[in-house]
Amino acid sequence: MTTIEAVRGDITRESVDAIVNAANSSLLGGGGVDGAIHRRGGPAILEDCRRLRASHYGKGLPTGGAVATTAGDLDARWVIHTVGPVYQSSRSDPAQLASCYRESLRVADELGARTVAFPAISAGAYGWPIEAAARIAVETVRDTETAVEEVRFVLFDERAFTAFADQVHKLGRQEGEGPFSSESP
Ligand code: AR6
Repeated sequence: MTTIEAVRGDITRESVDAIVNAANSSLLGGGGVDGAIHRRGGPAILEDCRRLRASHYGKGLPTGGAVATTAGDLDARWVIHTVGPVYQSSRSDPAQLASCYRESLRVADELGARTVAFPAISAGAYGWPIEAAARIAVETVRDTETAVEEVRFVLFDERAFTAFADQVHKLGRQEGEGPFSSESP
C-alpha cells in the first residue's frame, strides 16, 4: 500500500530515496524546480544528464518519459527526471501528464526506491491549471501499482499545496482514512 501525502516546501530539502524533477526534454537544466535541483544537487547531476544525452537519449527525453540520474549533493539517492506536457487549453492531453507520474514510479521501482518526492509537474512554466494538475497527479499515483511505500507531493506555494491537499483528502474520504494524509507546514 502506498501512502500519499502533500506537504508544503522546497523539494530540494527533502530526504527521500528519489526526488522527481520537472525537467524539459533537453535534460540540460532550466528554471523552476529543475533549476533548484541542479543548483542544490551540484554538477554531478548535469554530468549524468549529458551522458544520457550522449547515449540513449540523443534526441532528448520524450514528453511523458522518465529517467534517473545520481542525486549529487541532495539528500536522496536518485533524481528521476520527467518531462511534463506544455498546457495548450483544449488540445492538452492529460494522459501525457499522467504518464509522467506512472513512468517515474516505474523507474523508482526499477531502482528499488521506496520513498519518492514529486513536484507539481507542468504546473509552473508549462502552464497546467493547478486543480487539474493536482487531480491527475493524485489519481494517477493512486491507480499505479508500485512497490513505492511513500509518495510525497512537495508543493512550493500555498495554492499548489491547497490543490494537492484537497485531492489527497478526497482520496481519504473515498477510501476511508488511513493510508492518505496531508500536512501543513
Ligand atoms: N520545490 C518544489 N516545487 C517547486 C520548486 C521547489 N524548489 N521550485 C518551483 N516549484 P516548473 P513545469 C514548483 O516551472 O511547469 C523548467 O525550466 C512551481 O511553483 O518548475 O513542469 C524546466 O526546465 C510549480 O508549482 O515546472 C522546463 O523547461 C511546479 O514546481 C519547465 O520549467 C512546477 O513548475 C518545466 O515546467
